[in-house]
Amino acid sequence: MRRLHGYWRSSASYRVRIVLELKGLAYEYVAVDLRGGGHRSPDYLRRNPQGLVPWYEEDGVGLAQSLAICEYLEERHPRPPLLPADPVARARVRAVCDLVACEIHPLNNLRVLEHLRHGLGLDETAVHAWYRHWIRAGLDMLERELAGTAGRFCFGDAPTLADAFLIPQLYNARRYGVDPDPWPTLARVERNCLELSAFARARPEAQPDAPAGGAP
Ligand SMILES: N[C@@H](CCC(=O)N[C@@H](CS)C(=O)NCC(=O)O)C(=O)O
Repeated sequence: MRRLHGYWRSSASYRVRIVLELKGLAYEYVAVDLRGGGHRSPDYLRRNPQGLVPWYEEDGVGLAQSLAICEYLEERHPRPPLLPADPVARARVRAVCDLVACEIHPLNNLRVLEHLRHGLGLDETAVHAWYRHWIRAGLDMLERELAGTAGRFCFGDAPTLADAFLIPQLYNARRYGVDPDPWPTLARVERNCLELSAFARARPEAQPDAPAGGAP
């Protein structure tokens, strides 16, 4: 039994959905309503004391943190591989995952933006300026990093964990009005990924908790 607790628009949940789909692993999706505070409910905190999504369960074990979950899936279900065999190449793929998960996303996740709004009293224009500043800086880093390694995907012509981290971050960027087109490598890789049915099935809009018509 595999179960993913997530939220349709959560980019960290989206990473795990992509990996599950690329590996062809069937799973039950449990929607956690972040806007309604579902991740802070006593029931959810009993499962995941971190109070974040995603939370992944398999064979009676529960795991937090998308990168740890994706690495677990890679080790537990190694086919098709989403990390290269060579140790240096593996480290480079992981470095891109870390760039997204540790350098870009933490500056822009829900609780940070809520603190800017409600803790520091910034208006929506200032919050969006914060978001766009950090996302552009992050996309610049990703473009420089991937310009030398990308083929159809981030590393050559087969998807890796790096693609599963890049695509949700680009989705997130669009939400805040940053279109990835000025970053040519990122835009190309995104187009190629979204042509794959695994990525299409993992998209936020395809999730059962997505409101009809997409946003807000
Ligand atoms: N580093 C964590 C990030 C998890 C995270 O921040 N998830 C967001 C949704 S993308 C969340 O649960 N936000 C709730 C909040 O910020 O209160 C991971 O990769 O799983």
